[in-house]
Amino acid sequence: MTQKMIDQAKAVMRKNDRGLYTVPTQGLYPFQWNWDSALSALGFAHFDEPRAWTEIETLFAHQWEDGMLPHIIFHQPDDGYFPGPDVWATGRAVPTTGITQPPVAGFAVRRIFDRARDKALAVEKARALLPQIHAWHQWFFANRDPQGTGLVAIIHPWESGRDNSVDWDAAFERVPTEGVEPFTRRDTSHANPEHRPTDEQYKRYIWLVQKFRSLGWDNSKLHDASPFQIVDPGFNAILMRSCADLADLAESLGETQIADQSRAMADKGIAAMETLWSDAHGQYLCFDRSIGALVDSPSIGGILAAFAPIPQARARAISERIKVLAESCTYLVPSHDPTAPEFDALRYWRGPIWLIVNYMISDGLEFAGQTAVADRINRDCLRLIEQGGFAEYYGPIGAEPCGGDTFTWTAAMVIEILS
Ligand code: 9WN
Repeated sequence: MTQKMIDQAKAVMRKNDRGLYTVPTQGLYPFQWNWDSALSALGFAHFDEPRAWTEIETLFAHQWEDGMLPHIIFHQPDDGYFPGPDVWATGRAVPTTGITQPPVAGFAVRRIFDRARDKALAVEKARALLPQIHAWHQWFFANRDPQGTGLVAIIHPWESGRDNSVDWDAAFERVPTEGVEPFTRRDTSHANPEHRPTDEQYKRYIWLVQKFRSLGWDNSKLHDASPFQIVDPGFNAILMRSCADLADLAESLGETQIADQSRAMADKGIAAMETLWSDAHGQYLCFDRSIGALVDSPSIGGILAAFAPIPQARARAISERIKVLAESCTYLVPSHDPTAPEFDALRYWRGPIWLIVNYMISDGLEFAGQTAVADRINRDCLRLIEQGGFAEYYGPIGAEPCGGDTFTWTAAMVIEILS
């Protein structure tokens, strides 16, 4: 059974392999996505190490001069996706979007390096990637934390990777829709519209893109100009984990300056994450920087925070919180609390389970010694695959496979769990 599932997962990854990068799935997402690639590289590393390194190298070949790593790289034209390069108009030779995504590459590179069978190759590749990843991390603090709080803001929901989370609902009320150029969505012809974001949300996504485009994609201006500035605990946890992992990696490669700077960013950020903790919810919450208030929304963002080296007591509390969530669903971990009124079992990031998020939560809890909950999460991932194949996401009550099928990072996570 195990070997069969691994073989099926490899076949999914090979199907979506475009040589130098992978697409998340054919049709729905025909380009290279940032955090998809970093997490998918973990899967490749188990059966083709050079290919794993290539995936991350290709990503960083398109890093902006200021350090930003874009969220999509449009390697080949494809009309099947909206918004395409003409809407973003970032003016790059190989077009990219002008926003970023969760910075999980630092973590992925360290893990691939630590497990590498070809050590010489790993040293060569990691040495080259180290300054690039570090520049991206520094870019975050320079451009997304202008007050030096230690935590960074996202300025578009697509940056979080949790596009239509309940977390953004209140802040989205402040994003207008006037002046949005007419457009035709493509996602709803590939996937069930009932399982995707709404048209209203799409208008606001596009309003923000037009706003940033009008500012010439100048990152020194975008944060302050954006009506949407959210400090997401999940996103920040990924950044802190990657900074901490990069510090360890840099140390082992003798790069002491990168090691010291990375450690300082991680330590400051983890201390600052305390400001996002909610005793009432038993988890972290988002902070809406535009209005200076925590967002009262019990989403998975505040649970994903367990991926960072947070204090033991917080990891324990998150573990307890997950046990409470387990009472209202069949599979862990739902992207929103099933007892909350906004919970929507099959609509994208408002309820469904995503294997990549499960993997990161489980990894953090394992490290914190919360092994029973970590194991339960991993078992649930495999049960979901058995029920629904390698889907984009799954219903937490009925295990319905949703979104795109034969999905690359879902397959990669299965290889990670089973290998
Ligand atoms: C927008 C590719 C991406 C993931 C995101 C997921 C979804 C895109 C979309 O697909 O977002 O970036 O068009 O819906 O929300 O996490 O990286 O798999």
